[in-house]
Amino acid sequence: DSKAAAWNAEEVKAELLKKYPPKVARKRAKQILINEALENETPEISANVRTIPGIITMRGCTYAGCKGVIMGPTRDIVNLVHGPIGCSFYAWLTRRNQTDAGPDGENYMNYCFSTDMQEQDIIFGGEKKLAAAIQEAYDLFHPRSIAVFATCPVGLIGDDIHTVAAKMKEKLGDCNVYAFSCEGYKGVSQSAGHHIANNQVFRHIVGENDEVKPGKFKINLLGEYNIGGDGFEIDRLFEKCGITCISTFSGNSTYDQFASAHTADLNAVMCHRSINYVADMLETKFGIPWIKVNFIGAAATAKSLRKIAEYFGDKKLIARVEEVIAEEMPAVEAVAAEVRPRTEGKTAMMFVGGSRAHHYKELFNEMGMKTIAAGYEFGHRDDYEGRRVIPDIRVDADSRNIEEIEVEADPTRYQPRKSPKELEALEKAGYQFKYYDGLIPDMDNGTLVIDDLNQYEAEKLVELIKPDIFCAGIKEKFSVQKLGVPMKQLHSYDSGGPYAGFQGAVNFYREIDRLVSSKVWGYLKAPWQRDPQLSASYNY
Ligand code: CFM
Ligand code: HCA
Repeated sequence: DSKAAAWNAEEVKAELLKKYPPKVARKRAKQILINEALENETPEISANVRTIPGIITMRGCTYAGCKGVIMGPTRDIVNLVHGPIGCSFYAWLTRRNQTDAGPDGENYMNYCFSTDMQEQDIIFGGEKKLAAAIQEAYDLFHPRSIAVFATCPVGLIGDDIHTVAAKMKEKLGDCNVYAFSCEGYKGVSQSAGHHIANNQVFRHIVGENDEVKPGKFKINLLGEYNIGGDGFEIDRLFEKCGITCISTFSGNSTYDQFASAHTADLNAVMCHRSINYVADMLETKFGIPWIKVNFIGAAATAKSLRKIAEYFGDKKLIARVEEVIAEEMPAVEAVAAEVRPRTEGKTAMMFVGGSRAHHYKELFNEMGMKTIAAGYEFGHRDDYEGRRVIPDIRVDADSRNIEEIEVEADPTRYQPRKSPKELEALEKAGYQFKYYDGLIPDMDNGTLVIDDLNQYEAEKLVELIKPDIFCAGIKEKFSVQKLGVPMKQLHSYDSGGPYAGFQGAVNFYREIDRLVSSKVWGYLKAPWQRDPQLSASYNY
């Protein structure tokens, strides 16, 4: 369409890099890719690398990935943050992960537990304060489990949170206490926090409850966090189809779900980035295979349900899934047809965490909208390329020790440009690959794929291309709207959702239609439109 033709990806890339000092520009150039997937000539993208100091990144920290993302949505574990109060306060109910504890289920999600470290704790050590806080939480709530999270100062002063946790576990007797060394500075983003969380959940909880739960087709849903109620919609569909969800990691989850996860027959992985470690460990230790699913988008939802049914190969289940899809789709298609005259051909940009930039492309496709630029904050090469080597994980069954062989440093791990022949040779040499959809192969030719986008580049992109909608997080929300472009948060969904499953698709079509069809944005003048000198004055 006219808009897509009005900009040239090479020029946009050059313009984004123009402002940087040469060294920074060289580094950023490797993270800004012009997609040529259709010709199979896409260059490699540099991902999961440190943000250059001075750049205002969209990323978060390791603590956020561990405490907020993975453990946050579990309702009956007391999540106790060992650190200054700000780390706990700013992670308090900001992620819109919903839960349903029923009339008398335990739910500590509304609380904000912190040791509230002070200067004297930093100087003299905070271990005693931590032990006292664990005791206090136990006395007040008698939870099944208490999880302790390290913040930056804890690592710097060397508090031994694992020993404190182990001692308190022994002392309390009926409460599982364990700790996460998830200091904010540990990795280059939230991603390291996911890994730390996954390892500890597996080490301390998974496998504890061997009780066989009822249900014929038992799965775990990995990487679904019930943001805006997404998980409720997916659960509704599972129930309707006759699929039993033993555990969700970790939307609307409980301690016992994690403890029983090994009793499932199949793992369905939704957000690969955040939970692939658990999928791999469940496969290695308990022999439970995993498949990639995506419940964002009506077609993707249908495909994922079919994939699960196919895995079990049960004729009745396969037929039931078809019935459910046939029942649900007419309402979805009706709304898609209704909005399409207004949304067809419109353009979207998406810069979100480590999977949504890819998953939400499906929903925009269904509305006839084009994703012209997208990227992850902290995705790895495998999330971009949709292929990775299965890591070599050794799990010691008795001690639950997890020894993960460092495959990241292995240059053969990622094979984006290898020919099928070369891949075959690698497979013969013992490398096992897992294939699934990736962002880069799914993007159109000539679109932009940008890793770890920053504030400056976000504004520049909007200025140069002016998409019909820009999707990212709270830090981008208002700066983008001030440029006269509607902005949809794809982390918190603003106050909307669910967007998963069939009913979620309907919600999303209506919401995006409202945003891109509204006249209000046309009345807003961006600073450079209002006052042309202003853009010049930025340069000095
Ligand atoms: Fe997975 Fe997520 Fe995401 Fe993620 Fe996140 Fe999130 Fe996200 Mo925010 S687990 S990678 S660390 S889908 S919190 S629910 S929205 S950045 S794209
Ligand atoms: C996180 C959580 C976050 C932040 C969202 C945002 C989320 O990474 O710490 O920046 O708007 O989804 O809540 O990704």
